[in-house]
Amino acid sequence: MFSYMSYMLTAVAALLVTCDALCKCPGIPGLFGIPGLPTRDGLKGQSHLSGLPGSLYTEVCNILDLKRRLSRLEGVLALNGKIIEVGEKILASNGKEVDFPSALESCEEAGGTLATPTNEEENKAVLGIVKQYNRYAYLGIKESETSGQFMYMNGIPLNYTKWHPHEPNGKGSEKCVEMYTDGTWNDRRCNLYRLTICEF
Ligand code: MAN
Ligand code: CA
Repeated sequence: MFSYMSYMLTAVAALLVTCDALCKCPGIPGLFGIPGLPTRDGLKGQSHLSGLPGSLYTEVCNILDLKRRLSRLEGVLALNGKIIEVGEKILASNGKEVDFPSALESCEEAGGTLATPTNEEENKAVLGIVKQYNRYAYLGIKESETSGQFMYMNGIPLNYTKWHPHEPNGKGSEKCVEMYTDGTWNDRRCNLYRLTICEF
């Protein structure tokens, strides 16, 4: 089973690499449909792609096309300031200020979770949105049963923190975390109205 899986993965990976260079897909620049470039039919018999099942060929073109269309959409959304991309994460706000459970719920309903900075770069990206709205935001961090210990929503202990000097100081009475407009963190009660920033 394992060797079959790895064979298939290798085959598909090889196909994708080959296809990136040679596959001529309709509507993709540098691929099918560009005047002067060979068509897929023109490649038949001369490239090592010949003999590939047409359906597989079509599927690879479909995947390349989807990737291109998704990155165009991301480009438009980023250009219009609707999203910020940081590493593999996408950050976005609906501009609403609600309590912690409501903020978390609206992020999860949208298929994401509350913004959870795990390094300096991500913290700066979240700060960008906090500054844009000039509002404190709840982060996707909660205090554990052991007061003073904070964790991610999945219960894993924090591997990056940006506490404001003398924070956290709630000693179990402030179970949520807000980001200030300078990017530092404060433990705070969960029932305040704070900006919703989600990550996807
Ligand atoms: C001050 C600080 C914070 C604390 C809030 C609660 O700003 O002591 O640590 O969370 O008060 O109102
Ligand atoms: Ca505090």
